[in-house]
Amino acid sequence: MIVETEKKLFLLPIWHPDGVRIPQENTQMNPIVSIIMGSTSDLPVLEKAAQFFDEMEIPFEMNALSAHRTPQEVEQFAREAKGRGVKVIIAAAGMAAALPGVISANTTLPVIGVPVKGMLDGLDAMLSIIQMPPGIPVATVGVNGGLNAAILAAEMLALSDEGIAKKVADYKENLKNKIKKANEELGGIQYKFKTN
Ligand code: RP5
Repeated sequence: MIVETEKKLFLLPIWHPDGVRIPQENTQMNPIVSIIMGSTSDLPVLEKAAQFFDEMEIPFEMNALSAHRTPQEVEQFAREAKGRGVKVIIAAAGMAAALPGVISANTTLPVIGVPVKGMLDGLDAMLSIIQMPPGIPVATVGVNGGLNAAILAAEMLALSDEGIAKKVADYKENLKNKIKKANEELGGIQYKFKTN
């Protein structure tokens, strides 16, 4: 459902995987990451990003805005984001995905673009987001790469926040452990000509 308030336009309700509804506005925290999606149909791609920020305890907001359907609101959002304390913007869109580029054109904050797979296996969105003209950069992750966008955002924030830097380092260390374990499991698989 789309809601309008004085403070925030187009605020989306967020549902945690365990079914608990997170309050729409948490007045205790100011978001330092803003996740914008072109449509609620993009939400599944951003869920991993939201879960990652929860895990890292990084305050974030999620809103739906569209470069084509609500162009004025996109411009207003991008112009005001820095003044509200937002440090990184993640913008996800599918098809002719103008959203990340239009946001980048209206802010000096770093913008991470997430191409969403819709038509043409997401190639349309990927090329729309990645092929920005000189001067208007968008750091583009892979198709449906919501999690990578969140990790990249956390790495940007970690440059000036030791607490986040420690959490991101721990997260990456755990990835190593996952592959070490996978390698041990592979060691247990036998083939006649397998030598290890
Ligand atoms: C894009 O068009 C959105 O980002 C979405 O990926 C796609 C389809 O939007 P809906 O028709 O599902 O609202 O602008």
